[in-house]
Amino acid sequence: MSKRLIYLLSFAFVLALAGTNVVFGDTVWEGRIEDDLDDVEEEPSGSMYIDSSDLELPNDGGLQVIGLRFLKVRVPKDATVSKAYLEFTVDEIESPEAVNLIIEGELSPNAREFSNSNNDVSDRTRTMERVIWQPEHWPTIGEIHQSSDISAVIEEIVSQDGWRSGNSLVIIIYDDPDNPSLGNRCVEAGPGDDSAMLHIEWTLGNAKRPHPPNGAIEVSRDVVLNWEPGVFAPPANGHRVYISENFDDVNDGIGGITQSASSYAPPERFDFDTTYYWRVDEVNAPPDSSVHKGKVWSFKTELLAYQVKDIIATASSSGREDMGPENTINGSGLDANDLHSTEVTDMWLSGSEPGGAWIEYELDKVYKLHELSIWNSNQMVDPLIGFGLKEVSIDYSLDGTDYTTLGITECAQAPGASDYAYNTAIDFGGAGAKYVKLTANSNWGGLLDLYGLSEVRFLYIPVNAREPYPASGATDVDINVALDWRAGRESVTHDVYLSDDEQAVMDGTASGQTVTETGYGPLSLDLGKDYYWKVNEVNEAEDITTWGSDVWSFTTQEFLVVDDFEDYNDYEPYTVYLAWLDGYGVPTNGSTVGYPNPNFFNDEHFVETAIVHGGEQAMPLFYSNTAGASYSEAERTFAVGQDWTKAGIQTLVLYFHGTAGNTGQLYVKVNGSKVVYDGDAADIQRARWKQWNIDLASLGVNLQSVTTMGIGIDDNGASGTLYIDDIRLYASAPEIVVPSEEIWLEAEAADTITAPMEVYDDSAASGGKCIGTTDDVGNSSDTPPAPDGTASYTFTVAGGTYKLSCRIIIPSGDSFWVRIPGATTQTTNHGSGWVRWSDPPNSNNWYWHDVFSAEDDGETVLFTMDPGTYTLEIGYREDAALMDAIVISKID
Ligand SMILES: [Ca+2]
Ligand SMILES: [Ca+2]
Ligand SMILES: [Ca+2]
Repeated sequence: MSKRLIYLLSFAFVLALAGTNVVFGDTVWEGRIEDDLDDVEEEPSGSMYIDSSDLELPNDGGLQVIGLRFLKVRVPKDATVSKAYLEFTVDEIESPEAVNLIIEGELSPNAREFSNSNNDVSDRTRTMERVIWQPEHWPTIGEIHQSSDISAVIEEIVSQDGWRSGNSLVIIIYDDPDNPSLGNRCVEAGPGDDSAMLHIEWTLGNAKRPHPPNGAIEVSRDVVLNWEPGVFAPPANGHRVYISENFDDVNDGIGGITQSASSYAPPERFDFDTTYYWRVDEVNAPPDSSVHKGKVWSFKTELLAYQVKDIIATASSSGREDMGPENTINGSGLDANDLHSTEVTDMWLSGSEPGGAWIEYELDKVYKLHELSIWNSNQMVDPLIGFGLKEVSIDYSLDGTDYTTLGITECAQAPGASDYAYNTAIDFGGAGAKYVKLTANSNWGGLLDLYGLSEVRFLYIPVNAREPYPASGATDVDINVALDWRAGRESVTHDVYLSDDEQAVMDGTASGQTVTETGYGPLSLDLGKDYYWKVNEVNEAEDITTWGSDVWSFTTQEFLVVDDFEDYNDYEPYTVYLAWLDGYGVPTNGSTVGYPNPNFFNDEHFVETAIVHGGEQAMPLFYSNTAGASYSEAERTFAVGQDWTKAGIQTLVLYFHGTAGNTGQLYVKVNGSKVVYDGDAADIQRARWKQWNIDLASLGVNLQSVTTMGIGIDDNGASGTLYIDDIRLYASAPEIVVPSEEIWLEAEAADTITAPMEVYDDSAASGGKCIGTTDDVGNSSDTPPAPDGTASYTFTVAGGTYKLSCRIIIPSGDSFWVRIPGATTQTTNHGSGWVRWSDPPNSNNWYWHDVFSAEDDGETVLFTMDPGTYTLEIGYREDAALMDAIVISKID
C-alpha cells in the first residue's frame, strides 16, 4: 500500500517580504494558470472556448467573459488582503481605444473546474465586490501588465465559510456594460510561464469583523464597539481606536485612543441619528511596533422615536366615500419630503356634524408614544371655508374602553397649498396607548359642520424587545443557539419565554427565565423541532413596567453532521486518511482510505470529487480482504467523546455508493459495537447513493461518549470500492422508500446496439462500460433515430406504473429518445411511442436522472404496463451523450 507524497508546488511560493514599507507579518502568494482548462473564454452564445492560446479582453468576435481559475491558493481564511492584482503578458497588439473591464470573483470557497457546459463562467455566483480595470494601450508584445487592485475581491473570497488555505478560486473578467469598451487587449493564455498570474499580499495582523458591522444602521446609542484583533497584537496596548463623526479625521488618524482590550466603550452615549466613522489600527509589540492600519468603518445610530406603521382609522362620519378616515394614515398625498398635497381624496372629511366630529386611531399594539404629528385639512378652499380641526380633545386608551384625556389643544390651520409640512405636534410624554381619539370641538371656518384632516403620524419610543436572533421563521437553527434580541429602550431586565408550545408562550405560561443581559443561551435544544419564544422587557421604575415582544419562532437543524468529508484537503494534517485510519501498517486490515497517488497537477485529490452525495467531496474506501487481510475497516477516533444521546438523537444515517463487482458484508461499528447492513445485498454493487439508517438503540452500547466509529467490510476474499458521504445523526431520520419492484440494467448489456450507438470503456462507469455516441456523429434532435442508433433491452414486470432513472453524462443540450412499446405514458410521444428526453442538467461526471418529457414541463414520464415482458429502447439524440445504467422502478 503506497502512502502519500505531498508535492511541493514549484510555481507557487510563500515568503515573508523584507523591506521597510511592508509591515511585519505580511505575506505574498503568487500562482499562475497551469492548465488549458483553467483559463477559459465564454463566447456571447454561452459556449465555452477552453484551449485558446490567448485571451481577448473583452472582444473576440463578440463580447466574451473570461474565467481564470487559480489552484492551491495558500491564503488563510479571513486574511486581510492588503494588495492583489492579476499580471498578464501581451500576446498581440490590438486596437488602442479605451477598454473598460469589470473584475469579479466567483463566490465559492473552493471553485470547481471549468467544464464545456454552456455559460459555465457567467452562471457562477459572483462576489459582491467588483473592481473596474481600464488598461491603457499595450504597444509591445511580451510586455507585462498588471490589473487594478483586486484585494477587495480576494478578501471576500477568502472570508467565506469553507475557505481553507490551498483551495481554488476563480476570477471573472468581462466588459463593463455601463462603459463599453471601444478597443481590445490580448494576453497570453496558459499553460506556460507567460500565463496569467495572481499576486496576493495578505496578513492576519489587521483588526477585522467590526461590531457594529460596517454600514450598520439603527445602532444602539449604548453600543460597545468591538472587533477581532489581529494575530500580532500584544495583550497590552495592542490597539489604537479612532472614532469621529468626521470621516477625514478617522482616515487621517487624528486623535486615537490606545486600548488593551479589543473593544471600546465610549465615555458618553452616542447621539441619536448620527453617522460615526471608526478605525482600529493593530500595533505590534515593541521593538517592532509596526502598525497594521485598519480600514475606516462606519455605523449610524438609532432615531429617538419611530413611526407606528400598522394603524386602523375610524371616524364619526365621512362626507364622501373617497374621503374616508384611512386617508389620514395611509401616506396619501405625502411626497418624499413629507409634504402633503391639496387633493381632497388624500384627506378625510366628515359628514355634517353639528355637535362636532371625531376620528380615532387603533394601533396594532400598545406603544409608548412620543409624539403625534398632524397635517390639518389642506383643501385649496380651506383658507376660506376652514374644514381643518381647531380645538381638539385628545384622549387615549390601552384597551378601547377606559380613556384618559391627554389634553385639549388647538391644531394649526393648513395653508391650502401644496407642499404642506405638518404644523402641529402633540407631545405624548411616553404615555402607553393602543387607541388615540381626536374629538373636534370646532373647525377653523366655523361656517359648515364639516371637519377634515390630511394625515397624522404616531412616533413611539422602542421599549419592546425586537430584532430577534434567530430571525422569526428561521430554519436550520443550531441546537446550541444563543438567543439574542435588541433590548427595548429603558429596559433593566428581560423575561425570556421559550417552548415548543406556541400557546404557552403567547399566554406567558411557558416557564420564563429572567436575565439581565440581552441574550439567552447557548441552549441545548432538540433536532428538527419548532420552537416559540418571546421576551418581556421590564423596568419596575416606569409607569408601565413590562413590555412584551411579538412571539417569534424558529426550527432547529434536522441533523448533526458526524462527517460530510468537506473539510479535508490534500495537505496534512487535513487529509482524509489521517482522520479515517485505514489498514496502512495493519496486515489484517485490507482497507485504503483516499486515492493512493493523486496527481495534484491534474486536479486529482485524496478525496473523491465526482461521486459525491452532498457538497463537493466524499471518501473513497478501497478494500481487499486478501493476502493476509481478514477484514477491511476505516476508523475515525473522536478525541473528545461525542454525546449521541443528546438533542433527541435516535438514528445514525450514512450514505454509501457501490461499485459493480463489489463483494462482502458492509458494517458500521460504534464504540466497538457492530451493526451489519441489512438492506439488499446488491446495494454495494450499485453505482448509486444508498441511504442507510441505523437505529442507535439497536447497538446496545452507551452512546453518551462515542469515541470511535468504523466503517468496514467483512468476508474472506471480499474486495471492491465504496464511497462514503454525509454521516449524520437525526432525531427523526428521513424515511427510505424502497420500490416494491426494481429492475437494474447495465446500459452496455443491451440485447442489440446499432451504430452509431456504441459501447465505450469508462473506469468511472458501473461495470467499467457505458453506451452512447461520439461528438462527431451529429444530433438526432427532432426525430427518433430508429432503426439505427438504438439500444434495446428485454425486461419483465409484475405490472403497474413505473419510472425510469438513468445514470448519464450529458455534457450539453439534449439527452436520449426513450420508448417502451406496449406501455402507455401520460406525456407527449413522437412517431411510434418515443419520448423526447431533453435538457437534463449538464455535467461531465456521472449522475442519476429520471427520464422526463421536455414537452410536458419536464414532467417525469410514467410508464404503465400490464404484467409481462417488454422491450426498452434507448435512441441517441445529442451526440456525446452517454448512458451507464438504467433502473426501472415501480412507483404505484
Ligand atoms: Ca393623506
Ligand atoms: Ca460530502
Ligand atoms: Ca455500465
